[in-house]
Amino acid sequence: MIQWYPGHMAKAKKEIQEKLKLVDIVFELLDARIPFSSQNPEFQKIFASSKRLIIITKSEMADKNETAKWQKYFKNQGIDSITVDSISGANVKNIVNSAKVVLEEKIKKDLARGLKPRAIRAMVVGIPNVGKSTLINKLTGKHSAATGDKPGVTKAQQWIRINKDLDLLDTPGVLWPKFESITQSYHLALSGAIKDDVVRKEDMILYFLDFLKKYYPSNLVDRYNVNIDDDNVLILEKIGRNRGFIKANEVDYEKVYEVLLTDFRSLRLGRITLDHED
Ligand SMILES: Nc1nc2c(ncn2[C@@H]2O[C@H](COP(=O)(O)OP(=O)(O)OP(=O)(O)O)[C@@H](O)[C@H]2O)c(=O)[nH]1
Ligand SMILES: [Mg+2]
Repeated sequence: MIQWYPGHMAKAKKEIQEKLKLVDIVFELLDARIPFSSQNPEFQKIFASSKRLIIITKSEMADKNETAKWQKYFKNQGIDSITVDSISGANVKNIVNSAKVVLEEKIKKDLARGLKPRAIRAMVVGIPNVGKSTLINKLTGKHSAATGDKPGVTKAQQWIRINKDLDLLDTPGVLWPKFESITQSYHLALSGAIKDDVVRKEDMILYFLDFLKKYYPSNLVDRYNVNIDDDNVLILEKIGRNRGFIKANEVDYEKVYEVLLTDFRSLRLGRITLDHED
C-alpha cells in the first residue's frame, strides 16, 4: 500500500488539534474531483465534537451531477456543504452565510446571553493543494497567503481577518499515514495532492485510461481521436504518434503520460470527477 506521510504533516495535525478549542467551526475543504479520496479519515475523529462545514473546491473542474450526489451523501451524514470556485470566486461570498446556518444555535444562545456578536473563527483544513490558501485570498481580495500549483506550499498556521464577520486560520495540508486503496492514491496523485512519483506513473495512467473508458468515454475519444475499443497501450501509442512523440523510432511514453496528466488537470479533457459513488 502506498504511503506518503512526511514528518511535518504529523506536526501540522497536532497543531490543528491544539487550535481546535479556539475556533467556532472547521471548514473542511474537499476537492470536487475527489470528494471521497480527499477526505482525511482521521478528521472524523478529530472533529467529532466540532461544528463543521464542508467546502467543495475546484467545483468548475468536476462533473456537476457527481458533485450533487456527493453533497447529498454528506447531507445524509448530517454535514452541510457548499461548492466554490476560488478562481472565479463563484459562491465564495456565500460561505459566511453557510457557516452562520451551521452555527445558528450557538449564535442564538450567545445573543440570548447578551453577548455582543463577534466574528466567526474558522479553521481551514484539508489535504495539500486542495485550495485552502487560494480560497482565503479570494475572501480577503488580496494576496494574504502563499499559494502554488504543488502540494506543501503552506508551512505554518496563520490567522487571517476576512471582515467583521469572519476570521480564518490557514493551515498546512495534511494527509494520513495509510491510504485506503491503490485507487485512492491514484486519485490523489492525478489531482495533484501528492507528487506523481509517489505512485508508479505507468500504472496510474493505465488505471486512468480504464477509468475514462468506463465513465467518460466521449471525453477520451473527442480529445485524442482514438477508438474506445482499442487497448490502452494502443491508445497511448496513437496519442504519441499523433503528437510526434518519437524517440529513436519508438513512442516516447513518458511524454504521452504528461499530456494525459496535463490535459486532465487543465480541463482540456473536460469536467471529470474521479470519485464515483458506484
Ligand atoms: N481551477 C481551480 N483551481 C484552484 C481552485 N482553488 C485552488 N486552485 C488551484 O490549486 C492550487 C493549489 O492551491 P493552494 O491554495 O496553494 O492550495 P493549499 O490547499 O493552500 O495547498 P497547501 O498549502 O500545499 O496545503 C493552485 O494552483 C490554485 O490556483 C479552484 O477553485 N479552482
Ligand atoms: Mg496553502
